[in-house]
Amino acid sequence: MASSNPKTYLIPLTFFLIFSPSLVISSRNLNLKQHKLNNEANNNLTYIWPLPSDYTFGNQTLTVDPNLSLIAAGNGGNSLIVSEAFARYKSIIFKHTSSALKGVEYDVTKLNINVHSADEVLQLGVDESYSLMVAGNDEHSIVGGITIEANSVYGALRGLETFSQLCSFDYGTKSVKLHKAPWYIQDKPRFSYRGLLLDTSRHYLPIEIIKQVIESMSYAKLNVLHWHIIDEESFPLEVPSYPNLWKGSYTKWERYTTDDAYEIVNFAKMRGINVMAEVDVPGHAESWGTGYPDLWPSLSCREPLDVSKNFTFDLISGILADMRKIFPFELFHLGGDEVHTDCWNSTPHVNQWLQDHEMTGKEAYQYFVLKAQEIAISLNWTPVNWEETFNTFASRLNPRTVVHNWLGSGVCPKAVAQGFRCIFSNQGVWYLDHLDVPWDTVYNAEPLEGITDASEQKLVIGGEVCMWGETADASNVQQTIWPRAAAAAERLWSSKESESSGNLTLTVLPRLEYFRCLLTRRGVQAAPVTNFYARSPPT
Ligand code: CP6
Repeated sequence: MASSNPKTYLIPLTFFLIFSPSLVISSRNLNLKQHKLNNEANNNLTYIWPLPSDYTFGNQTLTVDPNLSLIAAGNGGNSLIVSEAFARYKSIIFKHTSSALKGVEYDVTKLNINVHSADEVLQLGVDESYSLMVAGNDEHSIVGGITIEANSVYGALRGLETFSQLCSFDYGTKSVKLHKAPWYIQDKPRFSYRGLLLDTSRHYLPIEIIKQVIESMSYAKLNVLHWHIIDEESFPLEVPSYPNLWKGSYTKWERYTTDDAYEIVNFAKMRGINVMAEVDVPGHAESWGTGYPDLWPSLSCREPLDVSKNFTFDLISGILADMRKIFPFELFHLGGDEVHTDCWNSTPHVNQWLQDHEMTGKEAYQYFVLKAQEIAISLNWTPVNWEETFNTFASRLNPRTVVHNWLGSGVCPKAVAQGFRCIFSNQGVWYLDHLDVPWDTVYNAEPLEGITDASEQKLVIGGEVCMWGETADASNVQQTIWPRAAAAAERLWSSKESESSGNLTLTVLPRLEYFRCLLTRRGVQAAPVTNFYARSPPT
């Protein structure tokens, strides 16, 4: 253990005082290696999820003051994003200890947060790195308290989450302890896109539930909410320029006003989470016609949307222009999956249009997707499309398109070989509505599978777990998402090497069990990690 060697404290602390990575990095890495060996030998697990890229720890226990104060510094130090997050985490950490105990001397009374940049723009690739240093309380430790250092406010949020995971309530002394100090953590995400899809068309999800999902995503350091707002079953979103569209909602209570949507985007931003909205065209769009029946080719052919009418594209332009004001994220999802063009051919006026334009159904599908892409691009969005678009007409897709995998695992290697960016969501492993997929299958999924070239690997921007709504509503959505989404979250945040070798039951399962307990303590209805009846434990 670190405590047997006083030098192990001094190296991270030197770093902490000098802040010069190049000066000390090599000795620190040697030190880290020794620590890891020691930790393994002692089977001394670190209960942080997802696992940070680099960390060392000792064996001291500190007591944390419930009146912990924030000492913010740097250009971004006085950001509301940081101070509000600090307040949130304080209420999580000190849930059971709201006031100071008499006669207790606290080791930790201050949390220093140093944010270098005041830039609060939240986009793909925003700097989420941070370092977190917790000084020890013995004679070898220079009084340093706890410091989170980050380039951006979003890195500071990730650091706060990790800090909160180091703290635990001790029922014996009724105080909050921080074990295994001193800590030195340096952390950054492996992928910039770490998503979760929520589907509010198959079942309406109240705003409060969406906020709870967003809040819980921040605990696992997920950073994109893919909001599959609309589908064939219902159209719950208000679109000011086409006010009949949300007549396609289930009831007038199961709707999102534009203010609701703003509120969700802002709530997510305060937690470092982008919202990527989806308007899935031309399939999966039957509900649009409730308000505007002209969008249906005919009463017996209600999707795909009528490709032959200008009105269809005027309406898409209107929806996207209205949504552009709400969704600042540079990515916008245009769907394009599961388009069955047969009924275009069997609807007389659409069939006539196809003949006049010398198009097959497949060509009209391409025409539709590309027109939708042009509208999104003209609004300064980068289009994301489900993989069928790439599989059907890759060479015609706008080269900026991000290809979203779901059918098996084969498309990302092909897409990146052609220079497209890709998001991994293989339905066999990352579709959460597949209840029979166990946590370790989710964990072992690899977004870079089949891609060896480093420049091609960089084009995989990340991955996303999908919570399709056919089987989930407010009553069970959180326990369907968690804990398995956390397994994907660690795959997307932590380096592939960190835990992939060895026995998952020994190295990963206890940490995931701990994270699941953390979720339940924080009020998230996460399901148990393992189902002992269904199968034998993983090896
Ligand atoms: N809805 C939309 C869905 C699915 C897709 N798109 C889906 C397909 C197969 C499974 C689960 C979900 N429900 N719009 C596919 C991207 Cl198994």
